[in-house]
Amino acid sequence: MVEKHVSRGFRGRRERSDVAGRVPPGQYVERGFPVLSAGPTPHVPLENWDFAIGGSVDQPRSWTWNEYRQLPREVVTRDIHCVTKWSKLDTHWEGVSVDTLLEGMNLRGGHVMAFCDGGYTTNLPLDDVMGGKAWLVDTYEGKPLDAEHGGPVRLLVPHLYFWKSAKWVRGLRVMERDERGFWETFGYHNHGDPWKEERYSGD
Ligand SMILES: Nc1nc2c(c(=O)[nH]1)N[C@H]1C(S)=C(S)[C@@H](COP(=O)(O)O)O[C@H]1N2
Ligand SMILES: [Mo]
Repeated sequence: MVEKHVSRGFRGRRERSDVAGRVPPGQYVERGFPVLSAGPTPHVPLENWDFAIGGSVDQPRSWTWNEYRQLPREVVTRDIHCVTKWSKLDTHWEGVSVDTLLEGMNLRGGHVMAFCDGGYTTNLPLDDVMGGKAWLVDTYEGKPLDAEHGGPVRLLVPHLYFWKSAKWVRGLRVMERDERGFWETFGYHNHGDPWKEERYSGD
């Protein structure tokens, strides 16, 4: 009895210390995977799907589904943080780094607007989607990403609040001047760093 109690207590402490330092202020650890969508889940046949980078660029680029699937892929494990206060630790994703998509492009602006099927948008500084910080992901926990979570492809920008990780993403528009996306227009913070609790405009 005593032994059992001791080992359970030890395990409990271990778990807490593993988690310590990984949960940003005001967040709690969620084990499920809530769905947060501002509208209905769009369903676009893969033969009509493409991903485009345009706006202030010398040469716009786009990839069909088959072309996208040929790109070099990465496997990433990250913690994600939703502004509604749940965080999920060690989520596993696969997809293509935004660096790979932008490679060799001549960009004439420092900001991007991610746009999506269904009309959702979110704005990001270019610096927050380059340098190994953002991916297009199509696989979650080893399986094709569920439509309700953004399949076939969503953006993953795990170092910012999860509303920046646009579901059903179809492209990035490079912008010379920053513009606000959907939630940013409705009072959410323009940047959204969970470690600084950049939740609402004015935080
Ligand atoms: N296209 C689109 N992307 C979106 C949203 C949305 O409504 N539409 N919601 C955002 C918000 S507020 C969050 S918290 C996450 C939720 O992702 P999930 O539903 O996979 O948990 O997606 C983000 N990306
Ligand atoms: Mo959210």
